[in-house]
Amino acid sequence: MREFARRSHDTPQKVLAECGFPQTMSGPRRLVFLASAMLLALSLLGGNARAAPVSPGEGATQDLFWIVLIPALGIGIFVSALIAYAVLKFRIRPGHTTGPANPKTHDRELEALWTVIPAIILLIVGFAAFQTLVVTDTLPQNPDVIMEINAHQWYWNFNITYVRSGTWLNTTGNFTSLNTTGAFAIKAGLVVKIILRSFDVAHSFYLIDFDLKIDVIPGHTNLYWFKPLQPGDFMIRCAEFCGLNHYTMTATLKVVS
Ligand SMILES: [Cu+2]
Repeated sequence: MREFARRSHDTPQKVLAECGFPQTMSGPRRLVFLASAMLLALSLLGGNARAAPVSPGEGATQDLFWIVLIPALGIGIFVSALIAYAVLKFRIRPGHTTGPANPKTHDRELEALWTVIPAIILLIVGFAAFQTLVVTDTLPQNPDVIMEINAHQWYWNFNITYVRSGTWLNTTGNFTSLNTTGAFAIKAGLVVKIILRSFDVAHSFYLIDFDLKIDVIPGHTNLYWFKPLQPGDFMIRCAEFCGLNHYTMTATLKVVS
């Protein structure tokens, strides 16, 4: 008991140093260091998100990301500051033996407030998420292109049909990192409806830069869509471990202007 009582008066740095964990930074310095690391990470994220969207779905998904991230950061900083304040203000100091004589245990107004405010935030986030789904999950009525995406162990097969006359041509084929036959390209600005089928096990079609990832599963056809807005080469991966040569299920979507 005496040992504990003595210890509780020491600073954390002193106690840790005695236990063999010398502290190279003081508490405030560590805080500043952590805060700068977080700000650096955020600025890197921000730099990435400034680019123009490569598809409407990607734009809507990125918007939702920021709509959720920015208030979440604000709330995180506010709550951390409250905790830091409470820890510092109400910490045990030399001479403290008991808590306050009449500790406050209820506050109706405060409890109502911390129920209603999060409920409002959740409603706003739910509404924003629904608006995003309206963009990403509403299939086009009149697509310019219909692309059948057939997943096999272990290659992708693409069949492309041009629904409207006057749109652009190209070839189809089988795609793996080991042996690709054919190539395919889509003209920027065309609305592409995709039909995804698997002929064996569960795969996942992942068009990385478009934030588009959708399961390709046996016995069920999945429908989705995208509209490439910018020319470029875009990586396609299988994002579901589908067996030995899963890693070879790669392809590249060429978007031309
Ligand atoms: Cu696969």
